[in-house]
Amino acid sequence: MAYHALDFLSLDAELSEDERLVRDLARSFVTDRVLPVIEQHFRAGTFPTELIPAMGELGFFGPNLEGYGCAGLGSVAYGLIMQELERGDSGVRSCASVQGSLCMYPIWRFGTEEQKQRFLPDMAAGRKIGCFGLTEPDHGSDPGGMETRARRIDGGWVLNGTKRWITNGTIADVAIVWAKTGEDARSIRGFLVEKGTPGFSAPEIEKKWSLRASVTSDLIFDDVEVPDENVLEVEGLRGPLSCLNQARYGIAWGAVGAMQACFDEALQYAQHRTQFDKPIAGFQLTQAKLADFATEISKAQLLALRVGRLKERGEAKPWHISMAKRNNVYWALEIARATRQILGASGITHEYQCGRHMANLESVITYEGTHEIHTLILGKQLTGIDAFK
Ligand code: TGC
Ligand code: FAD
Repeated sequence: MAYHALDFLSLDAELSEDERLVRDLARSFVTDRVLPVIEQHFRAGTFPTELIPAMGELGFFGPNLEGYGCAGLGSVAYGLIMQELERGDSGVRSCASVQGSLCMYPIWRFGTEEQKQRFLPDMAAGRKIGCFGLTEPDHGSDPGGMETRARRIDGGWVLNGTKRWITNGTIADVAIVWAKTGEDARSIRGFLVEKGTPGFSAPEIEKKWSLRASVTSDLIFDDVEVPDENVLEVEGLRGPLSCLNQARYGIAWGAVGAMQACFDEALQYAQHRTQFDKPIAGFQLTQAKLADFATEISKAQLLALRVGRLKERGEAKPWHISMAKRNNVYWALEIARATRQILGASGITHEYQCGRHMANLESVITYEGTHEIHTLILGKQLTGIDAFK
């Protein structure tokens, strides 16, 4: 059945013609290229790598960056692309988030001119894939405690340590790796580790039941030599956290796409499924769920759009982004679960999307800062008191 995106508050009118064109391009790509193959990939536990060249050609990698083969779009247009990709699958949006916001962005922002020329045009076109290694087996929410170390040698650095849960890891041509050059978090630096560097391996993590259409890996560094020309010009946690601001913002929009996919499925199912001689959409309890969905989707759209416009003016703060990521992913997960409820037993099969979105969103609510971490970022901003420790 044709997809119908909910626009209860006529927010389309708040978008420019160019933004609508970009959104519609991404929407068609998802309908024509992602949806026909995604269920099969999800079941097989494989990422649809065959989509990467098309995503590059359409400008979905680093679309909000200027120059070096990037489209130079605004933050809202970027968000709308993430929204549509996640309507397809969180794994497809993840690939684009990691490539654009977590890998191309730090090279664009903290890289030398030579690094930008060497990596960005190929990454924008999808000829090179990147991954972002911050999390470690013993340090997730607390990246400042990382144990991966970089030791100085003549002309470069030697990396030792392990990163875990790294999206795109096994398929990446370049890994942006964050490591301490001393004991303190202020000594953290970013290193560009290229595939094939001796001592570097990236085995895939198997047996996931969430984000199955996405590659998730360990990154292992055993005396890996990285030359000075592959080091980013930034020090401290500020480096990786400023990349996370970009990606978390995109996830706030992506969650709207997952909600839209579930709402559309729930509404169509409820209108066609008959029990007690009438469509289940005609029961008050079903209507209450749909009314909640429409309200939460509209609020999530408003939040994403407002933060996007603030970002375009250079006024979005990390806590604005935390509010949008935290709220929108939370409600996307609630809506996916309630859609499954509306679909009854049918909701547990792969014939419908809600189960896949529900499983995926369990990762999305954990990565890029867990729901609890974003709660504490908001709490700190509101009270001035740091409750992390
Ligand atoms: P704290 O002492 O607060 O700050 C240390 C330094 O960082 C600066 N800073 C930021 N800079 C830019 N943007 C932000 N959002 C920033 N937040 C903090 C801060 O100003 C300070 O700078 P300086 O110059 O004074 O040293 O740091 P903390 O150690 O107390 O930790 C704060 C906390 C807990 C909020 C942070 O570490 C955090 O966000 N933890 C969550 C970790 C996380 O999100 N990991 C994500 C890994 S990547 C991923 O999940 C990819 S998923 C795949 C996909 O996207 O699809
Ligand atoms: P922990 O930090 O151990 O947290 C466990 C629980 O404790 C959580 O509920 C958390 O909210 C809670 N908690 C922790 N600290 C506090 C506190 N102070 N107060 C209250 N509660 C607290 N990382 C990367 O670097 N790059 C990637 O590309 C990447 N991709 C990912 C892909 C997938 C599919 C997944 C699942 C994760 C990915 N991650 C990636 C890792 C992700 O960022 C971490 O899982 C996340 O930051 C949480 O860390 P953790 O899993 O170690 O949980």
